[in-house]
Formats: sequence, structure tokens, C-alpha cells
Amino acid sequence: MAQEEELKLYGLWASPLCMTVEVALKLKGVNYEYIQEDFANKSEDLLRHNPMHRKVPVLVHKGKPLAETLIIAQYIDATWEEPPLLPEDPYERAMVCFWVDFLYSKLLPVSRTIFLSEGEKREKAIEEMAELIRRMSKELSDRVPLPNDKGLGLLDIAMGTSYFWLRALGEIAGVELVSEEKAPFMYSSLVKLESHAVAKEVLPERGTLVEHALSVREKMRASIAF
Ligand SMILES: N[C@@H](CCC(=O)N[C@@H](CS)C(=O)NCC(=O)O)C(=O)O
Repeated sequence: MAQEEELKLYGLWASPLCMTVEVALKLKGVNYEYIQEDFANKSEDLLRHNPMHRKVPVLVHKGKPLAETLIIAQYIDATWEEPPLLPEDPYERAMVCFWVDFLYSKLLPVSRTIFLSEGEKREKAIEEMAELIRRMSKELSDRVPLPNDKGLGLLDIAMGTSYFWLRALGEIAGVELVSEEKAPFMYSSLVKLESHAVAKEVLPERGTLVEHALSVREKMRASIAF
């Protein structure tokens, strides 16, 4: 069976999590089929493959589904070895996973609240985001250098795509959520990501992302009680 028939990514091009998986797959040079999901009308296949979270990204390899971005990224790195996305050293590897998990389980859920809610709820989420970014940036600047200096790794990809999304979300919400000053590590990760050829294939044009996110928001607000 051709490789592309064996590998399917269920995603949404505007999602920073899906961008991370796509960049990882492209860096590894593997072919895959991309199935665009509609958040207001998720496909039967997506719900079947990810019944616990019902979210994208979902990667299906030889008929076997994987959900959760960090788990998918680790699977990709273990399955296609070159170039490595995670450091070899167990502690460095754990630290990369720690920060990627922080982004995906703590930071981005707050961005979802900013994106979908209004009024006091949104204001509180904006404050929470500012505090999380402040703490994260302090912690990252105090740490021993993280292994993001050797080639494009998972940490750069996850930090860079998250920054990319938070900058667009800031435009939508009319507030600066991230900047080079507020989130220097994330910012330098985006610069590194954007200087790589693969980024041009995956990162959308900024204005298109904002426009698309606004139309998705209307559909999501109509389809979920938030
Ligand atoms: N913890 C999950 C989060 C996945 C997630 O939140 N995906 C969003 C797109 S960025 C989604 O599918 N949203 C649709 C929805 O909330 O219904 C991961 O790391 O993959």
C-alpha cells in the first residue's frame, strides 16, 4: 500500500496543534493525506477515531488512530527517526515534553476561552493568559538553556505555532497577548520556525488566519453552549 494511503491526518489548517503535527510530518519527509474538519460538523471518522476528546489533530497510521498532539508528535518521532524532533538525553527530552504539555494542556485551553467567550469571562481569561505567559517566560529565562539550538525540534515547533496563534488571537480580541518582550522564548521559536522552508508550507498567511478564525468562531458559538 502506498504510504499516503496509510497515513491520514484529521485536522484544521488554522489550528496551532495541527500545524505542529504537519510540520513534524513534513520535517520527517513522510507523505500523508490531510482531512480538513469542520468544527461545527465534525466527521463521523473523527468522532470514531477520537471518541474520548472528539478533537483534532488525529493521526491514523495503518488504520490505528492516535490523539493528543504531544502523543502524536512522540509517535512520529519514534516511527520516523530522521531528523530527530526530541533530544536524546532523557532529562532534556522530559523537559521538552513538560513545556509542550504546558502549552497544550494549560495555555491553549485559556486561549480557547478568550476566543469563544465575551465580557467578564473573557477579561478573566485574558488576565489568566498574561499571568501564565509571565510565569512561563520567567521560568524559561531562569533555566539552563533548553535544547532548542540544534535544528528545528518539537519545542521550537510547539512554541512557534502557539505564538503564531496567540498573536492572531490578540488581533481578534484587541489585546496584545504575546510579543517579543512578553514571551521571548516563544518569539525566538517562531523566528526559527519561520526561517525554515517547511514553515512556508504549513503556516497560513496572518490575515487569512484571523479572517478564518472569526468565521469559525461564529459557527462554534452557534453549535456549543459556552
Ligand atoms: N489536548 C488536545 C487538544 C486538542 C484541541 O483542543 N483541538 C482543538 C483545535 S486546536 C479542537 O479540536 N477544537 C474543536 C472543539 O473544541 O470542538 C491536544 O493536545 O491535541
